Amino acid sequence: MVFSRRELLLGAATTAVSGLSLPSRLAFAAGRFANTLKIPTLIEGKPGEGGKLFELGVQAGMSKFLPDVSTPTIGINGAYLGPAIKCSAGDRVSIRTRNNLTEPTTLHWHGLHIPARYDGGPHQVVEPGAVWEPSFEIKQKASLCWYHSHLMEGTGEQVLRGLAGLFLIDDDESRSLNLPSEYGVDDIPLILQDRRFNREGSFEYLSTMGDIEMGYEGDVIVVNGTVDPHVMLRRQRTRLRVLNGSNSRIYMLGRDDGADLVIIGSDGSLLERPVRQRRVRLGPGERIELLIDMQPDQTVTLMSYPVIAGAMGSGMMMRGMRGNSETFPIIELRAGQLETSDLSIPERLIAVPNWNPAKAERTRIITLDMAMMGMGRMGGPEMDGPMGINGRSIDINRIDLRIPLGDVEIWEIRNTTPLTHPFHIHDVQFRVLDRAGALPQPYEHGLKDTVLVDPGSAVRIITEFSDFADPDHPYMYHCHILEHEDAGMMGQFVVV
Ligand SMILES: [Cu+2]
Repeated sequence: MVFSRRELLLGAATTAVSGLSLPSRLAFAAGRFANTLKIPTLIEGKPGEGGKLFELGVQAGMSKFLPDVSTPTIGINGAYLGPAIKCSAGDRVSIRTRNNLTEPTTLHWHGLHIPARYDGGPHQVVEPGAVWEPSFEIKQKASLCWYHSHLMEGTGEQVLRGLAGLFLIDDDESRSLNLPSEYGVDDIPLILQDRRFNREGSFEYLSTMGDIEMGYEGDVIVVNGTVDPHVMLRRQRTRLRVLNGSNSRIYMLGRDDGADLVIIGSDGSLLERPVRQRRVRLGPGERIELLIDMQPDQTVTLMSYPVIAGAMGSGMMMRGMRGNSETFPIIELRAGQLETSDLSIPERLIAVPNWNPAKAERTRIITLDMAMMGMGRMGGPEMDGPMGINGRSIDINRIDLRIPLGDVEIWEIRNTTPLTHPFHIHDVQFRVLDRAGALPQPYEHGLKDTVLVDPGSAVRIITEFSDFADPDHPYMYHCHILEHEDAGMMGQFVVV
């Protein structure tokens, strides 16, 4: 049985909790790790008139995930996902983006601090056959950012089919640290995704009532487009740059041997100092950078573990509460003979920009709302759609916030729903001040653009809206569960 998005949205408002789909069972977590991890092609641009020119073509294709069947997909310069764009702070870049699909699309540069008219959100639609060429300077810290479709009401489906890629930013500060940085050798990206498949091989999407309410979760884990992957590590030390590129799944990463993860980076920067922790929670849109040291012939499996839920209820609610309740392997890291690496870790990595809360111009209250699960919106007026922010679903013709250029602001993001939401703000990188009044996790102390907000809880972030004022072109802020974003949990701001 397949529901249309409209049927799902209509049904959603009246569906009781008991009608939701059960947590997905991971059908293909086979754990044999039979396939070699694919590494996205790295592109560094060609010298052009005003800087580096990158050429991207969005195209349709067929991909092989499962034995015996093929899957219709879309990608950038390939059938599924896109190349990793590499540049340095201070670079001027132009990205010539041609849409070779028969449907409109957009490419949003997630995490980039650039003018709103080049942001690639729902206002920068690239029609079939058209070319869009945003051009901007890289004005931010070394980090793993990414790009993906941001089509109005079509983001979830286009990202699911493959419209996403990595955007790697380097700077002098990060280069001076001697971190592993040979792409594909000791600096390896991992794009974590999950998918469900129909029998004939196509992706299954929006086929249960829960797909929109809870967010879409697949039963097959796919890393860089590879099912059941392993990667051969060649050096003693490897840097893993992990993007949660899933539509809605929250991972709780850990090593199967119980050793600590060494975390050196968050969404928009390296951390001030390395953090050692057994588990790291990573929501959709979030990134972390890890260091993994291996012994010759060692094997380590990067796993996802159950997210420990709060006091509330059943296993089904646990998935909704704070992430999934499953244990499953993501990728096997294999070592043979190993070349030597510099195994020291600087105690101090970088200085992370920060803002003084006492100097903030204002605190804005941002409330995430769902009028569903038979509960209605809690503690507020009736909403104009199934999901929204501050009681309103996205209206592409309405500006929700006008922010003075140069404002330092605190945003208090409140979650009145029974689910955890990853909240993302375009244009800026922020610091997380606190979560439910307590300090955020140590690995959240870098710059971030996406943060998990738990049910019945609030997260406060602080940031500065600098450099780019434009009253006519808005930036978006939204839940990065793509089904929630498509269902209206999104707003727009202009910097003036
Ligand atoms: Cu959400």
